[in-house]
Amino acid sequence: MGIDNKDTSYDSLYKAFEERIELLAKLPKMDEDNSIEKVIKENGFSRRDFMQWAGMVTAMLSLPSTFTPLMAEAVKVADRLPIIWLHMAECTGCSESLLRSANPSIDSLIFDYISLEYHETLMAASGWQAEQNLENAMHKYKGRYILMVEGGIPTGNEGSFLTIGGHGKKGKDIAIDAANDAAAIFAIGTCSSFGGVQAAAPNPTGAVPLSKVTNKTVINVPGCPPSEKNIVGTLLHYLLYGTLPALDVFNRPKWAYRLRIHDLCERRGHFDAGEFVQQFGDEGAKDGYCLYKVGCKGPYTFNNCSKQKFNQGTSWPVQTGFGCMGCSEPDFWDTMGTVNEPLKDRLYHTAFGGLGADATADKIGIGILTVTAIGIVAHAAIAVIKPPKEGE
Ligand code: FSX
Ligand code: SF4
Ligand code: F3S
Repeated sequence: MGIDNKDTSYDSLYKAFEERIELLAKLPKMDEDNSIEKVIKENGFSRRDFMQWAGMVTAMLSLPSTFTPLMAEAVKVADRLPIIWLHMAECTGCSESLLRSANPSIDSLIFDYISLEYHETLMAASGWQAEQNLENAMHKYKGRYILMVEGGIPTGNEGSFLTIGGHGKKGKDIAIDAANDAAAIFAIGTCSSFGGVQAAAPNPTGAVPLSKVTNKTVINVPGCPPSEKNIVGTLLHYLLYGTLPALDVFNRPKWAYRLRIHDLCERRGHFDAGEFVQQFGDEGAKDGYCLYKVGCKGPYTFNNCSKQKFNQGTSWPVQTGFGCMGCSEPDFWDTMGTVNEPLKDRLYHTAFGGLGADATADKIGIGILTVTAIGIVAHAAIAVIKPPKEGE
């Protein structure tokens, strides 16, 4: 598909999106008195801010800018899709990433606006009432709701490491039941996508990814936590297309996880020039040099943090001066090594698809990425022989 806006394939996509929005608009609103315009206004954002945001999401989903008004329309009907959000074994950082209640972004407001039928952190109900609410929502919206699950699923001791509610139902069973009747399933965060911190060796609770307890397709939205943009983008993508997005080998949406952190990193020029921070606080750190030698795992990590950033686009780990830990990769706690040390020549399995300077190594497939380490040696040599900077 080309990027020409006159491309007929975009014309038909536009039409398909319009039809889907029309269809959703016919479903009942969550709250007749509420509207996205009202939510935006009450939280101090202008229509212009909202349209700018819609333009950003449109670009993030690799759609032409002519789709921006349609994206804004799609948000208006987002409250027609019932959502059930389950908490398993995790830290609630994924919810916090999205809600950011102290300083909500437009992404978090969208989440406020949607039809969140069940979310343990947010709802007022507790105990028996909460359990009842979940059952009611699953029954009422059977086959129609979107299931979002945060957290790994403990399966050890027959799943008894996680029990929820007055009846002590196992988290594993709740997740399986909820997945059975869902229209689409999103694993939010690395814990739900890949097991996460509780699945790190020796994994005492036998925590597994959501995809291991259901036969249905699970779209993984990893990151510990994932950015609010990737969560909202996944929802809006589903809303517009009504189908699953193109996924990589780890079932991550390609629109968000296609490239490595390293491919779009603002410090990449320093990597290529062999300019590295040797230890935190040194002159290189002050000059914004590459963090590879103090442990950045950006060359092995597929995510869009360097482009979309966090906290309303304010910053992201590498911008703050600390390397990427690889938090959106499977088993990063066990496989990415010491946080402040490079992987060097350790062999590392990675998904294919990287398009950076060392793309060829990635294209081997689920292959072995050693070229970065080799590259580092080459760059280090360049660093030794390059002429000293003026004044050195
Ligand atoms: Fe925490 Fe979510 Fe990490 Fe896990 O995020 S931020 S431990 S991905 O499940 O709450
Ligand atoms: Fe950026 Fe890390 Fe790559 Fe250096 S190694 S360019 S800091 S992603
Ligand atoms: Fe995680 Fe690395 Fe992004 S640590 S938040 S994938 S920069």
